[in-house]
Amino acid sequence: MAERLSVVFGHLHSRNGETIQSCPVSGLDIGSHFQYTVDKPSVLTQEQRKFYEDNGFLVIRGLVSEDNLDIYRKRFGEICRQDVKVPGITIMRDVAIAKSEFVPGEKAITKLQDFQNDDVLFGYCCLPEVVTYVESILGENMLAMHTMLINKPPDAGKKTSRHPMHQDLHYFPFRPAERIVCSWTAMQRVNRENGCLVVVPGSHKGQLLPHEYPQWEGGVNKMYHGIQNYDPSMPRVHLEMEPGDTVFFHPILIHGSGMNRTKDFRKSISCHYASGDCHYVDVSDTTQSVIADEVLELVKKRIGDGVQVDFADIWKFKSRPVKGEDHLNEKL
Ligand SMILES: O=C(O)CCC(=O)C(=O)O
Repeated sequence: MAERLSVVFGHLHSRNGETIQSCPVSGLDIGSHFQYTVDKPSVLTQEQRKFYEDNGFLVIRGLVSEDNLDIYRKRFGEICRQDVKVPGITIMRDVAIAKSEFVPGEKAITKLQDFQNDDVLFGYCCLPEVVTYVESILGENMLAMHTMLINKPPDAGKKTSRHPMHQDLHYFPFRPAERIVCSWTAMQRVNRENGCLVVVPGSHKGQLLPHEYPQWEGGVNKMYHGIQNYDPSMPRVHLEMEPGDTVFFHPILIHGSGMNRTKDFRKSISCHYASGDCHYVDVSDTTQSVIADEVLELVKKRIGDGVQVDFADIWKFKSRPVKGEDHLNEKL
C-alpha cells in the first residue's frame, strides 16, 4: 500500500447516515489562559497574540517579498503549461470553465493542490518569515500538511468562483485543532471585487459543524463543501490585502471567499501546518466521514480499488516536515 500511495502522492521525502458526530477538536490540557498560541519567546507582540486568541486570525502586512511572489507566479505558469511535472500535484479546473469550450494554459486552472514535492513552490512553506509566525502558534515541530496555489478565475457568470463558508478542520483527520494553522498569502491586491477572504471573527471558539455541497444553481467546485444551514447573519469581516500580506488562521475559523467580478485571476498561495506533536483521529462515524469517503474514492481511482488505504494514510503521504520533529507520522 505504501508504495502505491507513494506513486500517487510522489512522496519523495523521508519522512449519511444518522447520529453523525463531530470528531473532538481539542486534546489539550490548557493551563494558561492562552489556548491558541504557545508560551515561548515569539515574534508576536502581546497585542497580536491577544488578537489571534480572540479572533482566530491575524493579518501580517507585507510579510512575503515581491521577489518571492514572482518566483511562485513563474512556477505556476510552468506547471500549468506542463513545462514542469510535479509528482503528486493535483491540478483543478473551475466547474464552469471545465464545462465550457477548451481553455488553454493557466486560464483553465483554478487551483494547484499538493505541491509539496516541488521545491520551488514548497519554498513558500519554508520561508523563515512565515515559519516564525507559525512557530508562535504551533511550537517548533511543524509539518506542511496541505498546500495550495489558488487562481480564482473571473466568474463565468455562474457564481462558481465563490468558495462557500466552511471550516478547514472538516478536511483534516488530525488534532488538536489548536496546533493547526493556515498561512494564506495574497499574490496580488485582493479585495471584495476579486473575491477576498471573508472570515467570522471568534468562530474558532465554536465546534466543527457538519458540511455538505451547497445547492448552487451554477454548480460547485469539487470538494468545496460548505457549512450545512449556514446562518449568513453572523458578523463577518472581508480581508482586503495587498501583495505579500499574509493571514494566519485557525482551522475552525468560519471562512470563505466571494465571487471574482473582475477580468483578472486572483492568486494566493497557502500552506496548512500541523504540529509534529499532533495525532491522527478516526473520522468514520463523524460529520467528516463524507469528505473522507469522497477523498478515498478519488485516491482509489488513481491507485486501484484493491489497495487498503485509510484517510490518515493519505495525509501521511501528503505531509512534509518543515521544522523540528515529526511525531505525527511516526505514531501511524
Ligand atoms: O482562497 C480562497 O478563495 C479560499 C480558500 C479557502 O478558504 C480554502 O481553500 O479553504
